[in-house]
This record gives sequence, C-alpha cells and structure tokens, in this order.
Amino acid sequence: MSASTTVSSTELRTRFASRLSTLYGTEVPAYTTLVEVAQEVNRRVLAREGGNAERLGSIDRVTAERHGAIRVGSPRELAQVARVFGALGMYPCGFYDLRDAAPAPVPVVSTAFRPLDRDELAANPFRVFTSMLVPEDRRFFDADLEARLRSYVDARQLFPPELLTLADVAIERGGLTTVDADRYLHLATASFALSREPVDRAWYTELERVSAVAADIGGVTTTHVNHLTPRVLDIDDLYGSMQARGIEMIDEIQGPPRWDGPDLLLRQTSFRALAEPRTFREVDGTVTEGTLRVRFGEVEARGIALTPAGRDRFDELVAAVDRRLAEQPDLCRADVAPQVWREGLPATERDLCIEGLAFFAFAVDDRVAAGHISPGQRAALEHGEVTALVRAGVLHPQPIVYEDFLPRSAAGIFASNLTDSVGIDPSQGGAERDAGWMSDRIGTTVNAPEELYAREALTSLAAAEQVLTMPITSPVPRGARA
Ligand code: OOG
Ligand code: NI
Repeated sequence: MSASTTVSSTELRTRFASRLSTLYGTEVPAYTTLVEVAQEVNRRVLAREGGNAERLGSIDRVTAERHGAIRVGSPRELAQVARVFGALGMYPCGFYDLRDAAPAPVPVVSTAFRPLDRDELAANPFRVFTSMLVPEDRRFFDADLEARLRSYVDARQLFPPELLTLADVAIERGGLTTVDADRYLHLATASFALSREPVDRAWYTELERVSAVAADIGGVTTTHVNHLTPRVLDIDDLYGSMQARGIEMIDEIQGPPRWDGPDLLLRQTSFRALAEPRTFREVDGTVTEGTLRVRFGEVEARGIALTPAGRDRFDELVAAVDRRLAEQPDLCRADVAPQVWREGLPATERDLCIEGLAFFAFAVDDRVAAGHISPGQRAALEHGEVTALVRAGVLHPQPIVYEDFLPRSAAGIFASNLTDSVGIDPSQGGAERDAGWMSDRIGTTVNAPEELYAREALTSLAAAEQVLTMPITSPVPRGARA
C-alpha cells in the first residue's frame, strides 16, 4: 500500500458489508428481525457451550458474518462484479451450475466472491453468491428471446464508470485514500439498492413465463441484493424462534440434518420476504404502482469442510435419504436423515480426520513440543504418518470451516422462494459452462474450494514438521489438483 492509501481492502470490505446490511435493513425490515434473532441465538449458544461454540469461528467473526446474493446477466457484467469485489479483497471461488439442479432448474451458473486467506476470513468473511444468466441455454430460451435478452443486458450499465475506475485503483494499491474510500463505498452500495426505475411490464412478464429468476435478472435495468444472510450457531433454535415471532419459514432446513455428530458443510433456511412496491411502465405507456416478490431472508450455520472423499460420502447419504423417503413416503426427512447419517459417517471429528473425510489443520501437542514424549508417541513419530500421529496425540486436528456453498441448497433456496417453476424444454441442448469457461470470460481465476482447504491443511503440516524436525507423510486427500 502506498503512503497516501489509508483504507485497506480488508477495511473496505468490513465497511461495505456493514453499509449493505444497513441498506438492506431499510429495504427489507424482516431482515433486521432476523439479525436480532440470530444474535439472540448466538448469545444462547455461547452461554450454553462456552469456548466450544467458537471452534468454527470466533464470536466476533460470526456476529459480523454475512453472505449476500446478487444476479447478473452476462460475462461482461460478471467481470465488472469481479473488479468491484476485487477491491474488497474478494475473489471468485467455486463454480455452481444450477441449470439442471433439483428440485427446480434455474437458468444460471454461479460463483461466490470471498476472501481466500484464513486471516482475511477472520478479519471479515463477507462473501457474495453471484449468479449469471445463461441466455444461450436453449432448454430455457429460444433464439429470438436469447437475442433480445442479450441486447437488453448489453445496453445497460450496472455500475457507474467512476466506481469501476476506483475499484481498479484499490486493486492495484491494496486500498484507497480516505476520500476515495468514501466515494467508492457510496457508489458500490448504491449499485445494489433496489431501483425505483419503472419496470417494463410486458418484457418482465414475458421473461417471468420462462423463469422468475430470468425476469429478476434480465427484466430490469439494474441489479440488487437478493438476500443478505447472517450466520447462526444453532439453526434449529433460530428456525423455531423465528416461527415463534410469527415469521413463516420455508418447510425445511437445507443441507445436512441435525444429528449428534460434528457440524458439516452448511445448513441454510429462509423465509419469503413481503411483496415490495415497484413502479411499472404498462404497454400503453402509463406508469403504475405494483409489487414484486423476489427478495427474501435467509440464515445459515456453517460446519467443517469435507474432502472430495467426504463430499462423495455426503452425496451418497443425500441420495440414500431421498431413496428411503421415496420408498416410505409416510416417513419424514427430519427422522430419516439423522438415521442415515449415523449409519454412514463417523460421529467424531477425530474419526472424520482419520478416515480422510474432512479437512483439518494440525497443531503439535504442547507437551510433545516441549519434549515430553510417551513410548506410543515415539513409535508414531518413527512411523511419521499423519493419522498415526493423530491417534497417538502428537498432532491435534482442528476443523477447517466450510466457507463455500452447496448447489442443492442453493437450488432449494431459489426454488422455495419462486412463485412458479420454469417450463424447460429438455429436448434442447444446454450451453456448456464450467469453472474454466467462467475464468476465461471474466479474466480472473475461479478458485477451487477444495484446493484452498487442502493448502491450508498442508501449510499446517509444514509448520508441524518444523516443530517436530521431521517429515510427516500424509494420505490425507490433498484436493483435486493441489
Ligand atoms: C442465490 C441462491 C443461493 C445460497 O445461499 O445458497 C444462495 C440467489 O437466490 O440469487 O444464496
Ligand atoms: Ni444465500
């Protein structure tokens, strides 16, 4: 950072998250209730569990933690989003294709912009799930609609040029001067506010017939925060507390079930926001008042990141739950899922680690580091293999929290808050999209989450090797290409 730069990217991110939260609270009052209830729940869990409640993130981090969701229409717009968030130290991570997702397909591919390093996540973990429309996908849009959609999106400007210029300066220098920082935060926040511009009724309705998400993205000239999600330490408590306040939640908590083993990956639930007043330009040119119901409230609880082997196991268990429910429709998911999980997964963090199913960072035992080594530990040290060292209590595995999203939950969140499902034409081809395609089109690498977790685990092992002054061998899966 140069001398004239006084607001770092990290600080910009913290301030941006807080401004967006204030904005969204004024736009969607139920969000403020949700944040209040989330904080009550977190206080309760802290009182009940003490320090253990902070195993997957300090209470300061969790209290400030939010993810937002936005939706854009083209690679050009996504590349601009990458600049706006790059200024805040947030980078694309993970590729999610929701076009053939159960329970309902959505014509988008998505990534999440987030800090990548552990200390940046600890400082402020703000992330934004960002979806991009795929008008080229024939299962949803015919050639004529695709052409009109593309020209509509190409003609609009989601972000003012001044914002993008400031973003580039922040990226280059790692921050902005105080004056530029204020300007940047003002322009960036305003870009995600709900627009008062009249919505073209005929165009919006035509897109809505294909998909409500397509209309929300391509039917208006701006983007907006779709939801802003606080993190809770006990999502079942939150769910019940919100219902007790008279807020109707969606039927289920998405993701892993409540069970007596470790928290894994991500659990989320949501409620539909009220219809919001919007103005419309009718076919005859008159401007009328109306409402749209596209935004909602969501909350999440985070657990441990799973290795690729753990994700495979997770997918098998999800499929097993679906199968059992299909065979015995009178059973309910909340009873079946914990049972399936108990049968299919180890119930302790240590066993998850030993079986290579979840990601952990490793710390050398204090007594061992001070030279007090038992005979069993000496044997493990001679062996040098990580699971033996864990079993002998030489290394203590510390869970790495999952910082990303789940495609099935995302599709479930989209679907549960849509009025109608899309009419898709499965006989048509879908345009191929993957992380490499997205990286090329936006000019920035879309990071692979499992590689980041694997790198963190390996870094901790390298530090342990220094302390123990010996090499450690590790069968722990190192991620796809690490
Ligand atoms: C994004 C839905 C996905 C999540 O938390 O999984 C999502 C959207 O509705 O735009 O935010
Ligand atoms: Ni979300």
